[in-house]
Amino acid sequence: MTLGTVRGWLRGANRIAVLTGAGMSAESGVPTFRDAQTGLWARFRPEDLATEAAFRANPGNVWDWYAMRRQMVAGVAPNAGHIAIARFQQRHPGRLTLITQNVDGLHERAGSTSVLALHGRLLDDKWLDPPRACCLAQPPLDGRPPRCAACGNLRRPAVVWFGEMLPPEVLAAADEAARTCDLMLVVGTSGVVYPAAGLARAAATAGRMVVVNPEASELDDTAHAVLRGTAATLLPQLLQEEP
Ligand code: BJW
Repeated sequence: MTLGTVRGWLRGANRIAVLTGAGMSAESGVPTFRDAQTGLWARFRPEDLATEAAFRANPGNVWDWYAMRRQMVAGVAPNAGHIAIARFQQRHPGRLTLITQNVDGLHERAGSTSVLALHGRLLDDKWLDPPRACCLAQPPLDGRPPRCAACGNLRRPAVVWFGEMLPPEVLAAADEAARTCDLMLVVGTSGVVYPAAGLARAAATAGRMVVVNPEASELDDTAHAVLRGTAATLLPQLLQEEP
């Protein structure tokens, strides 16, 4: 299926959904999870690192990994793909629902609003255990990670780790968008993590589902079209206005 065909589908679609994954931000310089795994944490799978058990076992290491990622994300910028989505939303209010697995905040920084962030936000913290009165009474003590001075409760990144529920209202809104869209673009995800990947499968039943990815993904077989290319190259071509 060609780019022109998918552009035609987009023109005819009243309800568009876009589901993005780590590949969306790759051209901004943010590493993906399952592509080339280099650097300090190369020997860990995200499944082993992004869990509450890993944090409880070694909060300092996990906190440092997130601190490194926070610093890295602060130094990058949205790419042409993020910007193409945001501009489309601005030109067509209410027509495109943006669902992301990414925690980097780059869609918002590109100007997208009402982003359904399935896996939370990298720059936010929350309490590891339900906060007691003491946790809320005073600012947490600095540390790696910061902690409640009275009870020792730890601050943790406000992201969704394996085995944790996604924010229910965010997942419900994403599910509704997937089940009612005419077309979903699935950009830069390997399609192995659920329930996010299930949204793409639901969209393929509701309407058309198009994968945008330079490499093979688990969702290719279900897609109505697969566009082989990168987010920053293809999204501007897909979402730009007709001349
Ligand atoms: C480009 C590109 C370019 C490169 N342009 N593309 C059903 C079946 C099996 C298992 C499960 C299931 N349902 C639930 C599960 C368990 C589990 C799961 O899915 N496991 C699988 C791995 C097997 N899911 C969960 O645990 C979820 N919770 C849950 O289900 O709760 C239910 C529950 C019920 C009862 C009790 C308790 C709970 C939670 C999942 C949380 C995922 N969290 C992470 C970490 C977030 C925080 C952080 O950032 O540290 O989210 S893991 C990691 O994977 C991150 C990502 O959002 C997520 C997806 O990865 P993504 O985005 O697809 O990235 P990659 O690297 O895999 O792929 C990149 C792609 O980009 C590649 O395809 C490239 O080719 C492409 N690319 N450059 C476009 N320039």
